[in-house]
Amino acid sequence: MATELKNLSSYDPTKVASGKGRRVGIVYAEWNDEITYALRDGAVKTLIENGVEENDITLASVPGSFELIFGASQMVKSGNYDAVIAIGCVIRGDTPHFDYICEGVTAGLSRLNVEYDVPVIFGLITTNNLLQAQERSGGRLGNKGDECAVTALQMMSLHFDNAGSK
Ligand code: RBF
Repeated sequence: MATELKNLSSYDPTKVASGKGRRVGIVYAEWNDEITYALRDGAVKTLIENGVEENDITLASVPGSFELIFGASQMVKSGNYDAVIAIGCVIRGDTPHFDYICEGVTAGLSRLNVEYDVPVIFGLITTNNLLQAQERSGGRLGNKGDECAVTALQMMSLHFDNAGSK
């Protein structure tokens, strides 16, 4: 998560693996769309800047963050992607739903990472208010979508054989 000391969009392009020939699925939630669309667009831009072809990026929307689990699962199981980025935004209100949704999405996406060989990148912004979400989706603290794209590029280049060497 972004802090005063970490801008989510700052990375050294010379240290990021090329995305040439990689296929990436991005599943994003429609809930809090002002935020999730900005995150999605940041991820797409950063992937393309690092060599991923626009035609090799597939976008799929789901109603809310809870549905990211099913959406990401479908993308992973299709075998069509080298990485899947899941993007959502949950803003704390006066309801325990915040915790239920955050915990559910975290557990669901974690499970996909353990069970399948396609990296699923956690692009769920969880904030106390809208301003904090805006700051992390293209505002003062950068764009977590950029960070997700860089993470996807790094994870797609991380394949080990059975002996454990790269
Ligand atoms: N989905 C989000 O992506 N972000 C939210 O902040 C959010 N808040 C919700 C609050 C309540 C009270 C409910 C019932 C749902 C919320 N959802 C939110 C939608 C949720 O992720 C999911 O789409 C629905 O619960 C249907 O499965």
